[in-house]
Amino acid sequence: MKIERITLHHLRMTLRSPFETSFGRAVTRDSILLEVLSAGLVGYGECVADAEPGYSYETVTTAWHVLRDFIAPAVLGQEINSPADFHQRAAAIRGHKMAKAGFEMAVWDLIGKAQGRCLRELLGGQRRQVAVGVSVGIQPSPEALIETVAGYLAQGYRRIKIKIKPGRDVVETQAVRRAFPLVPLQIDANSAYTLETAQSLRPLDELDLLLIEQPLDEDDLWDHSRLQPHFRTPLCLDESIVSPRHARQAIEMGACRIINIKAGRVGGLSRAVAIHDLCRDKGIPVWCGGMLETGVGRAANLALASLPNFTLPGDISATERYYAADITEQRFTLNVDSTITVPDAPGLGVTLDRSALQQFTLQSLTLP
Ligand code: OSB
Ligand code: MG
Repeated sequence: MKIERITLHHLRMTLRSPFETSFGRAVTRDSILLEVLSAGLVGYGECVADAEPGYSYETVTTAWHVLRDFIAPAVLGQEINSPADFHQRAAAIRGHKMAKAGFEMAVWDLIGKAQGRCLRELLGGQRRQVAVGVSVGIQPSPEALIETVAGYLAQGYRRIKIKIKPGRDVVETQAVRRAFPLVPLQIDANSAYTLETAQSLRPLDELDLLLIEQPLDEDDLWDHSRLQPHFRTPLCLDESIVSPRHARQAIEMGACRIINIKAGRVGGLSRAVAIHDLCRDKGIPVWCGGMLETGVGRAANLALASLPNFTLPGDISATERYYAADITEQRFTLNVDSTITVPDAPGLGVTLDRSALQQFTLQSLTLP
């Protein structure tokens, strides 16, 4: 498939409710939507870099620069017949995994559309429905947190993740556990602690949590390996796992017992599948993380989470949890058993709502 044209759209969408994490409070979500033209087909991709470098050093601006000035010149006019072809073309570009993953997603969508096969099938996924939970941002008070969690449980979500930060951790998590003694519960610190300050989280080890996600710095596998023995609860790494190699090293040094896989963070779906396979072989459970994606990225996450070693519920909630209006014609809804159905139309299996897309677009660029 010869890559003929690439269009980038910088989007800004308003969240249904503000989302607060240890790195900041978001009212809107920026992203880049890619449209890649080849042989009369258009592949869609989503780059999950955000407006600010709070979760990752990448931003919409850095990803736009790398896509326009390095990735596009490396692929335009070239035959790209597989994700591996793309990664070979992009091998001279160091880092910038979210930018690469955005383009790679469009390649998968093109391949699926050309072959009439859905992404789940291309990736080797089996499940038609995937178990999902909801990621709950930091709330103004423990009472507000309980009320928010109760609202999601009433909607049918059967796994809850709560965001924590220093000073907004033990009391809040204990309050949720007391209110909902049996709910599968996990917490996410987004790198807000050190090996020393994370000792304050010890009381949480009594709450039968599924996992504690990313307590320490993103570049710190070693201290995670020193922290894990202090907890019975499995540590789970998100930010720290940026490649299959990091996954292997984290497992070998005991830095985590569970891994959160996000295709954007690791440079694309093919690397995400490689991490899935490695974890399966080593007996490490994985689950699909989320980045407040639009319907495009959500479709990709659902296909990824259909692989067999995704044994824990993903951060893939219904469209309604994130956005009043989305850029895809499809809206994802929660089934009664806290699952979401994986799309089965060719490629990502989604189509764009052009008027919504236009409404959320701040800037577009078509290359060449
Ligand atoms: O750390 O998992 C995270 C959202 C943006 C950036 C990082 C994270 C998150 C979430 C939300 O937790 C997951 C989702 O529902 O999309
Ligand atoms: Mg996380």
